[in-house]
Amino acid sequence: MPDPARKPVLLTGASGTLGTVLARELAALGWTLRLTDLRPFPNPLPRRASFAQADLSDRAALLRLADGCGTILHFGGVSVEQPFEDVYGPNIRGLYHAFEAARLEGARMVFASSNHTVGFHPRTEVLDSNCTMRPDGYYGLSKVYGEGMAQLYWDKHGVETVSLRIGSARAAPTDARMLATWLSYPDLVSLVARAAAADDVSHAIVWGVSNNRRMTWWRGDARERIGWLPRDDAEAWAPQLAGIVEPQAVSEERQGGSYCAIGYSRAG
Ligand code: 15L
Repeated sequence: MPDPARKPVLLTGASGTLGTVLARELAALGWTLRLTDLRPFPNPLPRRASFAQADLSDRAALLRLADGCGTILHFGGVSVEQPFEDVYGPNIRGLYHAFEAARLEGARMVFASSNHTVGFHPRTEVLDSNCTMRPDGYYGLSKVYGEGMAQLYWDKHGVETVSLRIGSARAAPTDARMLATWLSYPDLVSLVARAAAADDVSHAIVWGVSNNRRMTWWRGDARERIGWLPRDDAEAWAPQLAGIVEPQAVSEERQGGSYCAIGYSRAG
């Protein structure tokens, strides 16, 4: 079992919105963090944390950073829909470097996947985590690749991964869709902590979503296996957000929301 409180934990994407939240909160749990990102770390370093600026395309740098780590939290890379050429380097090649680091260190991987792996499923469908992948763009497709990489590295190398299909991780929901997809920061932190510490996960997939009463799209996953119980519910925001919807029909019909409409060219 990995023990993130004893062995250093590498966090990629540490300077991003979720990275800074995780750095602060996981350090407060007593974890020793090695933070890395392409951009400088925007805040004072938490206790027991170090930071190294590095590009995911730099395999040697990533292997060096992972040296001695028992866990890698891979939150680095492109985190929204972008043209293929922009997604490719960080999210395919960079991802490979992160998994190679996990393999060489025998480390547990916690992979920030996304709901955009399945974004083209209609909102009328209820999905288990083993549903057909229906990415809604190049970003979502890169996360499908990432989950495939996790499965490959488990089957071939015994690298354990928890893939987190994160919904909308925000301080608070900001539109009607997020009344279903919201993942609060406290739930994000407890999810990552459980994903890092749980025993025998092989490759487990968990929907990264709070206990929102309007979440009727996603069901069966490995949350019980990793011992994670989300606590927050977006419902308190319903009065002000229920009317905030997307202008395009495809965005409102499909689970991925506005990502489905980016570059959409189907007739009708
Ligand atoms: C994601 O995967 C993105 O990283 C985030 O910025 C949001 O767009 C989120 O999905 C979402 O679907 O709301």
